[in-house]
Amino acid sequence: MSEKHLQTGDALPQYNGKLRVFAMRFCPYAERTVLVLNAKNVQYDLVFINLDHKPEWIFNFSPKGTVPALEYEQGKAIFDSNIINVYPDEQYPEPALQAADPLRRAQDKLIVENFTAAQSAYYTAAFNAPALQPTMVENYHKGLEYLQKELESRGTPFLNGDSAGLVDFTLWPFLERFEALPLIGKPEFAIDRTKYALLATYIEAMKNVPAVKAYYLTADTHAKFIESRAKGDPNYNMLDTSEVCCMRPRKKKE
Ligand SMILES: N[C@@H](CCC(=O)N[C@@H](CS)C(=O)NCC(=O)O)C(=O)O
Repeated sequence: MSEKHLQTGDALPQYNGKLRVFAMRFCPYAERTVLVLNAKNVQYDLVFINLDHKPEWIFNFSPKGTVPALEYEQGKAIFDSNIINVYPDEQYPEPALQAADPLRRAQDKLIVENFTAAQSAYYTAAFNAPALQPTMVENYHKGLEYLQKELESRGTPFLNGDSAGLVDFTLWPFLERFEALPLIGKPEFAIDRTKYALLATYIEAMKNVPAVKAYYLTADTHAKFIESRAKGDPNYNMLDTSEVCCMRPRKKKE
């Protein structure tokens, strides 16, 4: 694992035969992939990238230079979290992170799709506050209300059921970051514990899922990173080594 974010001119670390994830420690999309691999209990390496001064070799793995990318064989990679994350779930059968029922899998994808407006509102509030419109705040709360209704109608602790699955790991990185918004002077984005009681219970349950716990960062930490990025100087390497990562996988890649 690269504890620091590698940048232009830095060498690509040696490949050691495991799956390898190219990530940025504060990227919600990369977090999705890390959570899925943690939940699948497969071994992987993490290479963190400075997205403002990208190492030249990232483009060999991800044509647009975005993270996450997953190197599944030396020099061969797939990219985009939604595409990447289905692969380990299908490659390593246990535990299954997607519903067996095709209709439920489609409904799970709809939840992710219907949540994107709330995610966009988060990005604007965090990184482009002058462009924030009241409709975005409305969309954010509509997204939260929608999630709460889904949890209510499903009647299970997680959207996936009794344990967290792909749908939960896809949404979670944003919920984790939403809690930072009131800390950076955006009280209108607070998740009111009375109005969103069921959602708040879900959020606490997610924080205790081992795959999440191993990579979780507090709202305070996210707020510090957001503030540094919003000022135009993202502090990629702000974490202590002990906080950087990660779940130690318990079994070898088959
Ligand atoms: N749709 C992509 C989005 C990935 C993405 O936007 N990642 C950001 C970091 S959070 C990135 O790599 N930005 C660098 C850039 O766009 O050059 C996914 O789901 O993986």
